[in-house]
Amino acid sequence: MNRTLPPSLTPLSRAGRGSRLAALGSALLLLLGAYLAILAPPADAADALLSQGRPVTASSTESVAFPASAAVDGNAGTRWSSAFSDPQWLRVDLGVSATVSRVVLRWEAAYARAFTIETSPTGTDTWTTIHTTTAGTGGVQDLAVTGTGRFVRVNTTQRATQYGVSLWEFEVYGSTGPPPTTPPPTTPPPGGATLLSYAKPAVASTSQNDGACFGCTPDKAFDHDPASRWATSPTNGWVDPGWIYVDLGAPPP
Ligand SMILES: [Ca+2]
Repeated sequence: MNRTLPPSLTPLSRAGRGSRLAALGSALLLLLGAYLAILAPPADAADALLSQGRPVTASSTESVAFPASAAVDGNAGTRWSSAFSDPQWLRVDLGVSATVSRVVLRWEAAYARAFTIETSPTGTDTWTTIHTTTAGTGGVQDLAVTGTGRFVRVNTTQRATQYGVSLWEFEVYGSTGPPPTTPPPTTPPPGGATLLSYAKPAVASTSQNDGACFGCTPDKAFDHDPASRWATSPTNGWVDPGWIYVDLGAPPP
């Protein structure tokens, strides 16, 4: 920050004092912006695993040794296996409507060559296809998807082997909405010093608003609430430079 402050002047007229304070404020804001840009924590872009341990059903099972629940138990040594026919499906209930961003299929050797991933609000009516393939690879298939629903299923239409289809794990990742937020304090903190930036209007280069950091707008850096924060946007803000400023001259909130 190579900003030169105006030379020191004494004594100050009322007008001169005001302009000098404004200049000093500008310099401090630039420094503050740089400081906050450095301090702003990287937002956690990883979505949560929503399917583990959730209620799950399947079109069939090969035997009681391979139940549907084994596909969402988080155990890499247990698996669901279907009857030896097409088609088959396995459906997990996430409990609440979720934004689904990723599905991971951990196939046993008996995988599906053709399948779709689908979502539904109720699990019984219309299903929306969010991924489809007729060239499934087996192994671990890590799929980026975009969908919304409480129920997510894999619907297989063509087996790759003479056996059924079998999954060590079926993992659905996403977010279920904004986390609970604490209401901001309505009064400035007590004490001898005055927090000049409290609740003053703030502007930033970008801000984040998604499941990893909901409503992380610039005002969150000035609300005197350690539980809230500003973050730059993962879409177009994780680049240099990033900035934030606050207007100390605005009237009190
Ligand atoms: Ca398992």
